[in-house]
Amino acid sequence: MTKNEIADVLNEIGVLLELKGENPFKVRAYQNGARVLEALEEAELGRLVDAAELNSVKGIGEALVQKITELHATGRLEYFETLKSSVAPGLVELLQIPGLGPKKIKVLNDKLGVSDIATLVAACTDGRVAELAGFGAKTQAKIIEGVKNREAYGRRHLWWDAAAIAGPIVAGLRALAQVERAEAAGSLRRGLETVGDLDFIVAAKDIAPVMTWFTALPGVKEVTAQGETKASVRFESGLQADLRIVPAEQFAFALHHFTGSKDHNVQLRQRALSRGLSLSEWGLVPAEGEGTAKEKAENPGLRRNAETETEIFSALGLGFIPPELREGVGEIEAAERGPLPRLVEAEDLRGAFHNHTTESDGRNTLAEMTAAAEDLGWDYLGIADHSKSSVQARGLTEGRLRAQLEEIRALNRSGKFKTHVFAGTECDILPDGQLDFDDGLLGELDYVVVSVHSAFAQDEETMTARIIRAIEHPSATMLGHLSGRLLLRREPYRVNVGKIIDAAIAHRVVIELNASPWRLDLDWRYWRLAAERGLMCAINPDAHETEGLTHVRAGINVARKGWLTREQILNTRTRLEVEQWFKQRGRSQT
Ligand code: DGT
Ligand code: CA
Ligand code: CA
Ligand code: ZN
Repeated sequence: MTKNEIADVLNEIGVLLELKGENPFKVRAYQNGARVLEALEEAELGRLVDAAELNSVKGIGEALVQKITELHATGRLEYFETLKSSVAPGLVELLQIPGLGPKKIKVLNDKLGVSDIATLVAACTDGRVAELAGFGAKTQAKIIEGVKNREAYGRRHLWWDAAAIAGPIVAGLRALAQVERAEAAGSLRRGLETVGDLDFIVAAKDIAPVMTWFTALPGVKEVTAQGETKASVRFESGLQADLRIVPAEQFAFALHHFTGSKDHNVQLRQRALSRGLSLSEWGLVPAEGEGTAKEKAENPGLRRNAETETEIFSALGLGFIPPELREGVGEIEAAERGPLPRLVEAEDLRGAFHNHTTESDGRNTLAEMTAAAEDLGWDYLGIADHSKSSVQARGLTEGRLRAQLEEIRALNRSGKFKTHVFAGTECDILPDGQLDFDDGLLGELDYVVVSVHSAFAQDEETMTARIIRAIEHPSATMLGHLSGRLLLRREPYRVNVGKIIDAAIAHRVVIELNASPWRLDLDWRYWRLAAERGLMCAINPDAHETEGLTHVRAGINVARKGWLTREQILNTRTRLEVEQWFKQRGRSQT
């Protein structure tokens, strides 16, 4: 296991111990241990384990040495497994409700016998939670709202999580002898930020073995439906998946139909009808005449053949429309007028600007992050750690930022990595719109990301004016996670997005497309128009560890959904062009 994976286990042990009401010192020992691990270099951990010198590290006590060693060597820890099975899963689930930490859950459990969401709701409804010391009416209301949100959101999943499950299933299907073609369709294929369920389309000669394989997948909790050619399952995570098996000649039509969206399908079917054709999941056939669409599609004399979706679009006088664009928001009209824009692709990215290190709340060091960027083939990596007001994220003081700047300059000079590191900051936009560092220091950096991390409750007018003031600051290069939303967890704060976009265009400030799978902020629905009007985008993973850099993949989906081309995204440009851009912004040059 890597040090970050081990740190995750230690943190989880801390939470479980807290839920059990264990001695706070013991709990803290695990939390501290996790932090200490995160700050180590990966190689250093390996060396310490091999030399049996973990106990010499400050903050790693005797109890942790053996556990870390076991995890490092085997990826498993018996103590952890036993502990997990000793805590009711209902209690652990309560941690997902905003405002409920292990301490509060323990109290609810001890005093009111709350053991899961249902008993929690009951306790809130008759006002018993409000009466508890340390809770009150406000907390109770917040809990009720949290449970409601959870129900409203509960049926959807992050694209990233859904993709991680779908990938191996598609690969597994394709590996079956009976399967000719297999593809994931639905919102997942369209790259939507959240996914309701998975949809798999398979062309197979022999149906039964494919069905058997699918319904016996690891993690399947329940087979919710099973017919002759389709099956639906529910995984333990709550995610559901539909499988449809079709004859090879229907595959392209089924793939198109079940990719959706529904709006896109309805519009495309209209277009087919206006040409005397009927389009469905079964095929493209004449609209006139006897029989259902399905029956006609089964008649080789009537149906149009299409091996690929491109041929379907072509039969309707259109060029290929990429799945990400199929939201029924004008893509068919645009394809009718001429070729669609060449959308940005993952390979176009040469780096990214908003990333963290162990200096603030990241879990990998500057060197580790740079090495990971080099492995991805990036020409440059921007480091933008938090600023001093983000205390909870261990934001950097002026002194620490200057030291980091020196460290980055030295790293670049050393020639150790092919990847160039840009020195930036993720500077807090204070509640009044001022920046968290003075102009002199900001001017020494290569670039400045400005972000809101506090006073989320401001009214729309105040918040909008606050962010615009930051955009107008001569040192601001780009705006981080504009809306502050956390998908399925936290609504955006109140802000006039249109006005912010106007200000960013006017001041040549980049707006980031935060590619963290939980954010995908600014939302794709704004990008097409904003970029047409001249807004520059940067796809930033907001990585807090090396693996986080790969989140740009989720950002690419959303950028494509926003019709963005390479030219509209700063981090597709060369290092020199980026340096040009940074300088043009009018920062004091050194
Ligand atoms: P999701 O699962 O809620 O994230 O969204 P989708 O788009 O994956 O929706 P889903 O799984 O219900 O159905 C997959 C696709 O099948 C959908 O995008 C379009 C197509 N489809 C499903 N039901 C209908 C329908 O009633 N009419 C039309 N035209 N298409 C449908
Ligand atoms: Ca779906
Ligand atoms: Ca579905
Ligand atoms: Zn941030």
